[in-house]
Amino acid sequence: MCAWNLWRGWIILQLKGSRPAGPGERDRIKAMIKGISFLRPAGTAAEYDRLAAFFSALGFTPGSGWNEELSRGASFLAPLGNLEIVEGEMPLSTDVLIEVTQLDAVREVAITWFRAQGEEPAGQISAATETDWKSRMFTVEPVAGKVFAFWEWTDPLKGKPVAVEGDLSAEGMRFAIVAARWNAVITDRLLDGALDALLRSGAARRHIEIVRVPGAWEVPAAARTIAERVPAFGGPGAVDAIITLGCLIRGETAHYEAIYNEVARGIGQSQQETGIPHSFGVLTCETLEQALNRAGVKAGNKGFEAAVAAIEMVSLRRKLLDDNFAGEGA
Ligand code: DLZ
Repeated sequence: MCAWNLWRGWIILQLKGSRPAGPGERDRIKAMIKGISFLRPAGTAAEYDRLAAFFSALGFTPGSGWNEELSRGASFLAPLGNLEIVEGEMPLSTDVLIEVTQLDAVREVAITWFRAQGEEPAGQISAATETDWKSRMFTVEPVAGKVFAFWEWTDPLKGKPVAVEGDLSAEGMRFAIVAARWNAVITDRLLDGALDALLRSGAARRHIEIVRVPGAWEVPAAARTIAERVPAFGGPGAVDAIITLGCLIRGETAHYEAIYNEVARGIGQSQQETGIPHSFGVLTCETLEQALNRAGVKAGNKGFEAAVAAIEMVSLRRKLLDDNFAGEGA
């Protein structure tokens, strides 16, 4: 109802002759779009529980969901979202289509789930059949009236492998930012950029620990100490990722190469030996002007970029360590 009102409102605006978004504005709006959610009323509490159990059993990654006074929601994530507007007759009896890579295996899991409930699925799971659009499909009705279609491409040129990738939501993640004080005019800007990226991506301020060290040389040691922190021993909490920030300027730095190599090696080694993602935001520049450009003036803010990389790596790491995702990218 609400969506319809919004949609209708939008049409009315168009008819009144509002100016269409220009290319720059369209790009800006495009960059803001993050994902699509479809809401399906479950009916009764028992049907809610049954649907939630069914989709969990199929290996969907759980989303955050909600449990409030007026409603609760079970959320299930898929790597890709796709909103399709249909004109004319709907080609299927359901509007939820779930693309998979191994249709028969998914169907087996669905059958096994019904049997685990003490039921023999007869009418609830259809046979997997060819469609007229180079794909195979079966439908399943875990609760009466709620039909879901599962399908896979049979056309080898379609259905390209879906890569496992990290998401860019930092909600619930914990970070440490280790920033050098040397060249603070630059590193303060990198720090601002990193904080901006984390907060805008949903991290809570209380989950971001900022650590300042004298210079880039000291960054690896501080990062390593944080990465090895074990909360069980009474220390402060462990973090999901560490964002390292610093600035080395060749013209002003004696033994520039030696320092740079050691800083890069130390940060890399800490990451590899602890398994905690460390993103690299240590600038190596020829001049102060070049450093300023990379700290938000002309060439983006490398602190922001390092924070985004850290978020993505935390998310990716969680997926790679999650049994439900293993092998999904193959
Ligand atoms: C000593 C020094 C120099 C010459 N240049 C830089 C630099 O450009 N950027 C930076 O972050 N730190 C520099 N440092 C300081 C060293 O990193 C280190 O803090 C000191 O040598 C003390 O160990």
